[in-house]
Amino acid sequence: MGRLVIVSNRVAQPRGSARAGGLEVALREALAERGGMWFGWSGEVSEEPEAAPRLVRSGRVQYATLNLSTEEHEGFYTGFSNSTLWPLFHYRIGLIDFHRSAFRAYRRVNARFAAALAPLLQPDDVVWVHDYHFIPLGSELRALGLRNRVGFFLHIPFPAKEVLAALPAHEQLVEALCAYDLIGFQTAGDLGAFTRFVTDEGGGTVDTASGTVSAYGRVTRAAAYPIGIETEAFAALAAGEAHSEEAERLRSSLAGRSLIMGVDRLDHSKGLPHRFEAFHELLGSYPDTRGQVTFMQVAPISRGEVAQYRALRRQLEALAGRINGKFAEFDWMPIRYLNRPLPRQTLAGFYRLARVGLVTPLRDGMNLVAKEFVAAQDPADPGVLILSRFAGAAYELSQALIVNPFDVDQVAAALNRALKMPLAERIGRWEAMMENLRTNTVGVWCENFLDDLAATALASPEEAA
Ligand code: ADQ
Repeated sequence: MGRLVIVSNRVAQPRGSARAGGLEVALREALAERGGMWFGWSGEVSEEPEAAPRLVRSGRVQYATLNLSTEEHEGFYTGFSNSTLWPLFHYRIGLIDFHRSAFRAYRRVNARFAAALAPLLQPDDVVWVHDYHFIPLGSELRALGLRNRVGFFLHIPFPAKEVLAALPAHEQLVEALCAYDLIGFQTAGDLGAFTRFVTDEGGGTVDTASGTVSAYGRVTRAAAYPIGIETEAFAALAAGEAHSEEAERLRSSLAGRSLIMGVDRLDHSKGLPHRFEAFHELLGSYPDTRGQVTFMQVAPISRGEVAQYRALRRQLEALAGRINGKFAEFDWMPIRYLNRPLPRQTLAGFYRLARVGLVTPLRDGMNLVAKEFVAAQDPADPGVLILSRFAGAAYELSQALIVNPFDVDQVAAALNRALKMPLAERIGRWEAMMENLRTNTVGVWCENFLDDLAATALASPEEAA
């Protein structure tokens, strides 16, 4: 078996960090097992682009990182990746900002990263590229004559063809995807959107049973690999944190009130304004909940350099202020809104304490917070998950209270129901979800993808050329 080479925008720290999530841990384990390399952006910006990657070795794993130049950071990262692809793939056509110059920067960075990676590869290395920043990287590697197995996993949704078509460069992206040997999506819905594009717009053919896709002069495979979490480890973490100093402080501050918890990056895909409105509606339409519940939303600022994110932040500050101003009592504040990140283990303890996990993105590839919330619950007294039908996680966690996040009244009714749900029903729903999470862990996800990638045929020399 050859080495594993992971390519992702951000590269994990060689020694890991206390904040490392399940995905990072799983990929690091896969790398440690087979030996290999993690390649990507260093997270740093320098005046000039660097020619060769910085190499750091730790055990059997090499970390190879490149800086972005100021211009690349603006065009590739802030521009095309986060201001065009991210909103578009999350069905927010009204938020996209498309500039040909940013698309050119995106392609240039992908070509430069491929050129820097190619000399580091051995012939039997298996390359696994992650996410929307690097869609064209595989085709750039092929253009350099590389014949290695190269797979791609998209962590965010793949949009319906009518939405994707709004992007001037959309066909180039789909064609670039077809250069991979295996294309992985989060859900059957994303896979279906991709194959429909290929057949209806790209003139290709798809064999649904085997996942074989023939298009743009290449034969490839596409399938759904729903990502999981380290279920048992997270459950143990939450159980251990249930009486931590922070959890006790939170418990005593609640003074017997039920806790509703939301945890997200501050992002317009997460449906935060609608969520605040739904909580407002709960207090307005179900007066017996007033004074009895506290809604805590943790939303650390992300991508502060993008204008749309700054506007969202102002909107949420105004909403939280308005709702608190309207309903607060001298001894009760309805919303606690935190823009600071909290350590993973603190969150785990808080999830266990919460009566309701409120996960209502307008679109989400998967949403691991939903899975972590379920894993963190006390089996004898579990909380209730309210989950958007537009999160990939809804495909598996059908025993959550599934809601349409745009329907504020429906979410308020679900909140009211969750707060009053009898113990037996809570246990029944939780056990069904937990069974799924125990089976489909992040380790299983990683193995399934890599096994399928290993089973694909190697590119022939003609194809590679
Ligand atoms: P994200 O959009 O970043 O990820 P998500 O899946 O919810 O979102 O979270 C990823 C990790 O970040 C989780 O382990 C979670 O605990 C942590 N996290 C999220 N918000 C946090 C907060 N406020 N404080 C601390 N930690 C927080 C992208 C896609 C998702 C997909 C993942 C994995 O957008 O749809 O589930 O990749 O494929």
